[in-house]
This record gives sequence, structure tokens and C-alpha cells, in this order.
Amino acid sequence: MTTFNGILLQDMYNLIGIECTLFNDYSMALLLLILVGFLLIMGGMVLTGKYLVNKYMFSDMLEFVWTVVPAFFLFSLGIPSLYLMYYMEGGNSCDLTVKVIGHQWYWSYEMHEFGGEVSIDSYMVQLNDLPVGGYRTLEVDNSLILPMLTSIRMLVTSSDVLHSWALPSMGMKVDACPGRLNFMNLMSMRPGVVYGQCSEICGVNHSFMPINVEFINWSNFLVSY
Ligand SMILES: [Cu+2]
Repeated sequence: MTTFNGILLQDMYNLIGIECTLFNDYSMALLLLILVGFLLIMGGMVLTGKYLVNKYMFSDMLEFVWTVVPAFFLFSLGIPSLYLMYYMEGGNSCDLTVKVIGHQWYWSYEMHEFGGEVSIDSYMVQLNDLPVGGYRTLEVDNSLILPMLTSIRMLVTSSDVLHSWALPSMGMKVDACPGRLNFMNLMSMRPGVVYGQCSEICGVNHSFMPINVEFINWSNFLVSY
């Protein structure tokens, strides 16, 4: 069901996602401030017929202000944006490593940890087999089950063409390139199911290779495979 929650960004599962949402809110507020301020000044001048141009014909102060104020706005956007970019790179330490492989047109996951060899193929559930309450083209037969509150290193690659492993509610997206390992750090702050889709046009069934990650606690995770 479509709800009002769908108008804005999704509820985030990790700190990076929360930071992205805050940055989006801040930039939109700044944009609105500039737009409304500009419209009020221009509208006021046009409606009243009183133009400020004559008063400020040779004003050094005005030139100073219209240079410094926009520069301040730009820096206030650029600095948090740079901070976020480096934050997304993640740290070097992790507790679990998962390999994600993109195929035409499904995802497969591999985990070689805790003495176990986990290898999963994750295909989309066809429309006829969709469970009640399931999301169309978003449910998969085998979802990736991961522990929450754990730093997980995702190694992303592809076996054929370019794909992209994306989780909008974690603010993360990594390209899957054949012959190359890209990585990202995931850490979910709460349990739940995170949905995503391939985000690189990869062929006719590009729209039908959803990503489904389930975050649960450690004790359940250890017995889930
Ligand atoms: Cu793809």
C-alpha cells in the first residue's frame, strides 16, 4: 500500500543513511530559503514599484555581501558533502565478509566464515507466486540474511555485465564490475528487511533482479544457514 512515508526518503537502517537524510533535509531547506527570499524581494519590488537599484548604484557593501553570502552557502553544502563521502568509504575493520556477485539476471551471495560455506542464488519471486502482502518485483526466493549491529564488508563484483548493488534505505550503492572487486561497509542499526534493486541498466531483465537483505540478531543468524 502506498503511504505518506513514500513521499520522502525511506526510514534509514544505518548511520550513513541518517546522515544522508539530514544532508538532504538541510539542502532542501536552504534551497527553499533562497527561493522564497528571492521571490519575496522581487515580488515586493514589482508590486510596490519601488526599486532598490538607485540606492545601491555604487555600493561596495552590496558587492561584498553578494559575494560572501553565496560563498558561505556553498561551503555549508560542500563541507558536509565531503565529510559524508569519506564517511561512506567506511573503516578497515569488519566482523563479517560477504561476496555479492551480479548475474544476468539474479544476485548470488557467498560467505566463507565461521567454518561454513554459504552460497545463495537470489531470484525474484514471480507475480503468480507472490505471497499476500509481498511487494511486486521486490521479493526474492532466497534473501540474504545478515546480523544487525555488525560491521559487514560487502565485496561486490559481477560475472557478466555491469550491475549495481543498491540499498536506498541504507544510503549505499556500489557498482558490480566484471573482473573487479568493489567494497562497502554495511552496519544495520535495527532488525528488518531492506529492499533494493539493480541500479545499472544490465539487460532485458534488469528490473527483475531485486535485492533483499534481512537483518536479524546474532543468535538467530548463527542458526539461519
Ligand atoms: Cu543488473
